[in-house]
Amino acid sequence: MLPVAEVAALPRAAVPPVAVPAEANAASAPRATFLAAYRWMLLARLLEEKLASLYRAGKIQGGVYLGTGQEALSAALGVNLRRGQDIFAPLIRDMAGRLAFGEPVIDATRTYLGSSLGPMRGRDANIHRGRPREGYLAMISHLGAMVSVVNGALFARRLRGTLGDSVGAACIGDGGTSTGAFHEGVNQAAVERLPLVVVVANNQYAYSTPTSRQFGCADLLDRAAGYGCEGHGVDGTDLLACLDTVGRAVARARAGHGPQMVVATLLRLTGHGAHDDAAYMDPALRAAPVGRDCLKVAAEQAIAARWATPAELEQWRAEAVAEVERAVAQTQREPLPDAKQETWCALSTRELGGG
Ligand SMILES: Cc1ncc(C[n+]2csc(CCOP(=O)(O)OP(=O)(O)O)c2C)c(N)n1
Ligand SMILES: [Mg+2]
Repeated sequence: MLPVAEVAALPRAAVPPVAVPAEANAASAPRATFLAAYRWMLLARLLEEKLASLYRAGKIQGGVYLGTGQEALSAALGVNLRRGQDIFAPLIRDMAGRLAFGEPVIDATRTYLGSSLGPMRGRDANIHRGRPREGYLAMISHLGAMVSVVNGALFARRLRGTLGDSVGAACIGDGGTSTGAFHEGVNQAAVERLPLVVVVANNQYAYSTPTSRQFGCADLLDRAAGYGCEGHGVDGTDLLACLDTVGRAVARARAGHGPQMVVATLLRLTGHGAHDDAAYMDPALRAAPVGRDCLKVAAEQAIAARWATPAELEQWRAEAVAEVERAVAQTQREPLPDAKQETWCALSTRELGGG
């Protein structure tokens, strides 16, 4: 087993060189923020393609879950949060948001490949990873459980007098919004006026269940008023729009306007996980505007605004591929966990000096 100090000092992978100031948002720095978000999206897409390929080669135990088509929304949230101050509860399609929030690539490869040097030390797989002491929560479930965890973290800070202008963000899917956990969590946030930002990715399916079989309201955004939240709808295939809308929602929560609900409309451009070929998906959705690939749309937006050249986009792709390959190669040389050497105490509490 690694000594505590060594676990805390595990090497972080390099992050793309576009620096995003902590306070950056679409209004204050549109070009820098847009390009940073684009590069996190690209890195997330390439990292997940690599993970899916390792899964098909039988190198990964458990599932691989992909955020293909959801990177714009996820990255827009990540760049609008402040690492070290805010609380972030990403879900299974939030690789881009995780990276933008500051998760090193190697945290993902170590968790997926079961390295004992990863943040979960090989105990928890795939998307069940985080660094709770840094406000980056390890997900319990995709189906609403994290909303009340974020509420609890915010409420604890309020009671301690350390809340300041921090916010907490919880991601959720369309299907997850129909669970009791989601209802209880958002209702509580509204009653307590917590600075919670709930980001709903309406990707048209909950596993194989289409939205027509999930809820009876015309638009999930209609629910915001029922809870007493401010609601913000956005085209989730459009990075510019996501940066603007998510940035506004985060700023409103930060400024004390209570919980905010963002509902993004997009399409899951993949199966539920790498094991699922999504044969049940309506092909008409893929051909419709909702089926646009946000990464391609963002590349076109960058070129149209003259914020980047095609050569720069190509260079960033090559750099991202190299970073992913480096992380995978390093992880594959690392030891798997040894059950007999484990202390089995909670990773986020005693051993790392927390709680
Ligand atoms: C209590 C429970 N039931 C079922 C599952 C399996 N499950 C995980 S995600 C998911 C669908 C979630 O759909 P949605 O909220 O729309 O999110 P998406 O997968 O589309 O991102 C299901 C059924 C689970 N994790 N927990
Ligand atoms: Mg869904």
